[in-house]
Amino acid sequence: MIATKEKKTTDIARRFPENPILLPSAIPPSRPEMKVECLLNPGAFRFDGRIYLLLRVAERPVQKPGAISFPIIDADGELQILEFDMADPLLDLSDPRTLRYDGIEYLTTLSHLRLVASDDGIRFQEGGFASLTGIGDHETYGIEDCRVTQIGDTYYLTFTEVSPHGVGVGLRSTKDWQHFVSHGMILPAHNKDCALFPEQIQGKYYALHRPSSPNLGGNYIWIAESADLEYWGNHRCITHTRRGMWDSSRVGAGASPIRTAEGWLEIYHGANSKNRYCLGALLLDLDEPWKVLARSHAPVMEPIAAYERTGFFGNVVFTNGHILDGDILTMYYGASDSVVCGARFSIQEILHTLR
Ligand code: MAN
Repeated sequence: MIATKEKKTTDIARRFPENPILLPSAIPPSRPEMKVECLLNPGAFRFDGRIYLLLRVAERPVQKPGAISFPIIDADGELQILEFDMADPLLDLSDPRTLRYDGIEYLTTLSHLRLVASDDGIRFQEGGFASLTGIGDHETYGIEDCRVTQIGDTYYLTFTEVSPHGVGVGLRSTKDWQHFVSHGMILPAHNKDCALFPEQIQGKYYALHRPSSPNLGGNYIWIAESADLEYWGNHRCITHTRRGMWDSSRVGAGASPIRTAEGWLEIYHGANSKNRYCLGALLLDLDEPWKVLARSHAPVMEPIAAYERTGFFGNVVFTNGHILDGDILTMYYGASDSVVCGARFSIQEILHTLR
């Protein structure tokens, strides 16, 4: 017998046996000349008795040998394809997600958001809803990673807006998924990973968000409050990265915090210097949510399945959407920035790891 040394994991996710549940090939491109490269990081919500995912669809043209091409939306709202010769010394392709040419940064894919619906939470299909795409000057490189939070009868969409101006957080709202109100950019660059609390706390709305301050400070989770969900203030930093740990380089909120008897439970992502993305938990005070009561020492989920280790950008589990049913948290997540997967957790079990 060959003794194999198993690496210990603290992963408590029960992955769907059907994973990945959505592949890029399941979604037709927005136009014939484009190819869907990645499906990732969906928002999740219930509507009209069904479960919906708001997928991030990342596209680029079919690639030709020796060149790299990618789309942007120009100032008139038209799609433009930029193409560079791979041999060009001004081209920097060290990260598959971004491209730098002569000092200017671009994304290698353009993302928009697409709705799919399901009766069982496992098999999803497109249901005749229009795509949500980047609109205007602050979304010319697309929109990404949308959290969906239902407050009353309104769904609030907080997502990443990308353009040469920088990366910020946009807000749109809808009651019927047909008509949308745009509230513009609510948190300016550089900011992303904005998760709204699903209810007011003592008369105020709260949001977790992730500004970046790379020269002094870092990629930390902050909390802010608002009277109307549009204008945010009283920003406070609540969670730093931790040196030498799985979340040493960046941390960011996942989907909306979950109310439990012990506090607000937030699943967040943390990446280390090798860009390995894991998930952990934070427990925030119910009445004073800027107070962190507990934090995962070890991840509750790590990229260990084959589809989480290899893909467009490997070693990534990234979530910004879940569905709640009593103690069961059904989490939808992007694996390797390539495919969409699902996993279930027991909320009590996560809380237990925090005690
Ligand atoms: C960033 C975002 C996410 C992505 C991860 C991992 O945090 O761009 O969309 O999933 O990186 O690449």
